[in-house]
Amino acid sequence: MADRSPEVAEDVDVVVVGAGILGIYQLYRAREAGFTVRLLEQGNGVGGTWYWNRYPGCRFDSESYTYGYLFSEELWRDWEWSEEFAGQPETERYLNHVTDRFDLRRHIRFGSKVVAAVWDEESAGWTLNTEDGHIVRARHFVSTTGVLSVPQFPDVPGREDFAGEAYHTGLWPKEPVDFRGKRVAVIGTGSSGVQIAPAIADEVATLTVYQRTPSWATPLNNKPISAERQAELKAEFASIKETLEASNVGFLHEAHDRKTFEDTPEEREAFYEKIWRSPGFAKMTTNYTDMMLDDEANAEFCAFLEKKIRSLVDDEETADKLIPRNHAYGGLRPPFVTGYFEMFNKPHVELVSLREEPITRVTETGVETAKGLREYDIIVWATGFDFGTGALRRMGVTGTDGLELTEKWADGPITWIGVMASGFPNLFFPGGPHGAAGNNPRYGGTQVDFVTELLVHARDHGKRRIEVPRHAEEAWMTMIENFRQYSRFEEHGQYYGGNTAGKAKAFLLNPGGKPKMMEAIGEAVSSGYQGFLS
Ligand code: N01
Repeated sequence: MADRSPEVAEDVDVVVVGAGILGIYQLYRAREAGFTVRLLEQGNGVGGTWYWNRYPGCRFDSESYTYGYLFSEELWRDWEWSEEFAGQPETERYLNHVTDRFDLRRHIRFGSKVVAAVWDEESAGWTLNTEDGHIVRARHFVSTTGVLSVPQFPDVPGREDFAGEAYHTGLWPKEPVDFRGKRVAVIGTGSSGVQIAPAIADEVATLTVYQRTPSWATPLNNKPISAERQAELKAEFASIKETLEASNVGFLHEAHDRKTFEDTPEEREAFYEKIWRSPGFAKMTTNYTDMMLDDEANAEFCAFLEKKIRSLVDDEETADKLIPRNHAYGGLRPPFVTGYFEMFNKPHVELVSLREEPITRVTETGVETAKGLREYDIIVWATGFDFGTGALRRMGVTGTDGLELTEKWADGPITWIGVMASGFPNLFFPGGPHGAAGNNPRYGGTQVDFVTELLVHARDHGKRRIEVPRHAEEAWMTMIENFRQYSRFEEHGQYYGGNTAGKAKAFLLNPGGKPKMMEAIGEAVSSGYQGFLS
C-alpha cells in the first residue's frame, strides 16, 4: 500500500493475527499466493491453544492425524504422531516443525498483542496497533485468534488473596509446576479440568475437585500408533484427506446405520459397550443414528453411561454427584477422559459439588464454601474461556463509519459463514464464531482456503475492497436461528456464552454444519463473488 505514514513500521498485503493452527496455515497460503504477509502473535511461540494450554494431561480428543494439516503430502508422510490422541508437547512440536519446515517464522512477530485495528475507507486498508507500539498497515486483516483464547476466572471474592500458587489451565506457565506432595484444588470440570485432575492425582498429597456441573465424560481410549498403522496412514493420505474434507464433522469415523430401538435391549447393551470402548468422539459420531436427535434414544444411552460411572466409582455419594442431571448427552460439550472416574476411589481425592456447597470466597490459605474452609498449596482454575468472540471483542476492531465490532456484536455475533461481517471490509476471521461444528481445523482450513482464493480473485480483478453483502449475512443469520434448535446445546453452556458475565446469550457455533457453509461458499464463488467486491 502506497501512503505509508512515518509511524507505520510495516506495510503488507495481509496481516494475520494469531499463530495457532489456522494462523500458521493462513500465513502459508497467503504467502504462497504471492502476498506480503505479517503475522502478529501475542505469545512468544507458535501454537495458539497448544502454546497456552500446557497443563499436565492436555491432549487432543480428535485423532492426531485428523487434526493436523492436509495441505502437504510430504509433511503428512514425514511427521509421525506417536499416539492416536497426542499430548500438548507433541502438538506444539508439530506446529513448530511446520512453521520451520515451510520457513514461516520470519514472517511472525511474537510478543505482539493487538490492541486496535481500524479500517480506513480512503486507502481501503487496516491499521493495527500492538500493545508494544508496533504499527502494521495492511490491505487485508485476517484474525485467526480462535474461539478458546481468552481464559476466564470466575468472579469469586478474594481470588487474588490466595497466597499459594494459582494457575489457569489456559495460561499455563512454561516451567513445569511441581505438584509433588502439595494440597491441590482443581476448580471446574469441563474438558480441561477432567484432563488435569487425573494427570496430577498420583503426585499430590490431596486433591479436591470442585464441580458445578457434571458432564457426560467417557473414556478417550487413547493408544500408541503402531508401525503398521503409521504405514497405513502414509499410504492412505489421499483417501483420508478426501474423507476428512467430505465429512460434516471432520473425523474418519464410520457412521452407524441403525436407530436405538431397532435393536433389542441385549443388542443395545452390547452396542453401547462397543461405543464405550471406541475412541474419543466416535461415541457420538458412530452411535445410533437417533442418539442425538431423539430424547428417548439419548436417555437410553445416558442410562448406560450412568451405570458405567457407578461401576467405576466405589463411593455411591460421589458417583451420584458425577452423574449429570441437567442435560442430555451432547447438551454440553462431552469431555473424554483417562482415569477420571477411577481417580475418585483414591483416599486423598475428594469431589465437592458446588451445587451443594458454593464457593463463598477464596482466602489467603484456601477455598471457603458454605461448609467451611479447605486449605491448599495450589489452586488450578479450569474455568474455561470467553468462548467464540472473546479475542475478537478485545482487539479494538473498528470498521466503516467508526462502527465497532463490539457494537455490532452487542447482542451476539453477526457473521457470514463465521468468517466475515458486513461493515468490516477486508476483515476475515476463519475459525471464528459461527464457523465450526466439528473438528475445528477441518472447518477452519476450508475457511482459510476460501479467504485465500477470494483475496487472489480480488487482486486478479483489480479490486481492493471486499465486504460481505448484507443479504448474504442475513441469510446466514437466519440459517443459524433456524438450525440452532436442532442442536442439543444447552443455553447455559459455553456455546451460548453461558459462563461469561455480561455477555449476550447467543448461539456461537454453526448449527448447519459443513453442508451449509459449503452451500454459502458455493453461491458466492459461482456468482463470481457478486456483491462482495468493489
Ligand atoms: O472450559 P469449560 P474448559 N463457578 O468452559 C466451571 C476445549 N478443550 O477449559 O459447567 C464454578 O468447558 C464450569 O462449570 P459449569 C473444548 O472445546 C478441549 O474445560 O459452567 N464453576 C465448567 O465445569 C472445551 O469445551 C480439550 O457449571 C465454574 C468449567 O469451569 C473447551 O476447550 C481439552 C464457574 C469450565 O469448563 C473449554 O474447556 C480442554 C464458576 N463461576 C479443552 N465458571 C481436548 O481434549 C466456570 N465454571 C482437545
